[in-house]
Amino acid sequence: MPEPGWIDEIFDGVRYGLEGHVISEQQSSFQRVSIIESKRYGKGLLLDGCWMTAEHQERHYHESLVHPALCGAEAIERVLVIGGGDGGTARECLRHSGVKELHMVEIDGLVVELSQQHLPSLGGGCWTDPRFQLTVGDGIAFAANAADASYNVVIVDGSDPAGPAEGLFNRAFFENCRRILKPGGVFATQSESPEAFRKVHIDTVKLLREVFGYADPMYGWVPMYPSGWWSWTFAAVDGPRYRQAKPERVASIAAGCEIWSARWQRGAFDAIPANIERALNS
Ligand code: SPD
Repeated sequence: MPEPGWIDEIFDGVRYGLEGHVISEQQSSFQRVSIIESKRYGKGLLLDGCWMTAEHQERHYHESLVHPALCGAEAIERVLVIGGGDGGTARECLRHSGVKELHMVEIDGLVVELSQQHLPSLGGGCWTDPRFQLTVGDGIAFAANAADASYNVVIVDGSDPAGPAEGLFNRAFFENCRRILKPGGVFATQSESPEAFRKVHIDTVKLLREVFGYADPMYGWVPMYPSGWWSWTFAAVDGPRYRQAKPERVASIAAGCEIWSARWQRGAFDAIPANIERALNS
């Protein structure tokens, strides 16, 4: 039983907890959506008891997921975000003035509603930005039905591979993401922890390499996620263009970033754990 005053994600024999209390808990058609107030990181969101985000511990995750893709793709006019219902990923994408249309497909309208109500700093101005278009629906089906070569960047901001997010880690989904990317495009996804979800992480990177041709994981931290050690993986068909941040895009966003910089990104791609590099090459 969780101790009073603590909210824990319990995973594989370890508890990842914050001191705080629950301020809203509702069951949607897909999952249990909880909003909490924590002592250290402000208000936060959990889905089915798993940490998703928190006001004062979200920049690292969202900057890491977005900027290697948005700084590396040849063009960035049309961006698709699958998941991301708290708005943090959309907010970071829209900081790039080159983005003209951002389509976000989130399966759970309750996540959007509660994030808008309790976590307004996550989405910031995204919800009313004229470039932003929200579809509440199945992102996997959306990708399957989208036209070939219709997006410059596709970003998956999903949960762990269970429940509604399970299909965001398989070959059929990744193949559709590759198909709907325009030439010079970049795909990005959160790719779990190299420690707590080692097998899922390795399988995901290997599969992305098979499907796209080029894929590389980048490593960083999200303190409340299992192990705190996290990864984001980027893929492209025409070379590892996500590793080469375009200077003009870097210049336009760097001052507003808390963690991400072109230098940080280079180090984060290089910070691959030795055992993961061996496993990926085996
Ligand atoms: N183990 C949690 C993985 C969650 C990744 N997505 C978080 C959503 C933040 N926008």
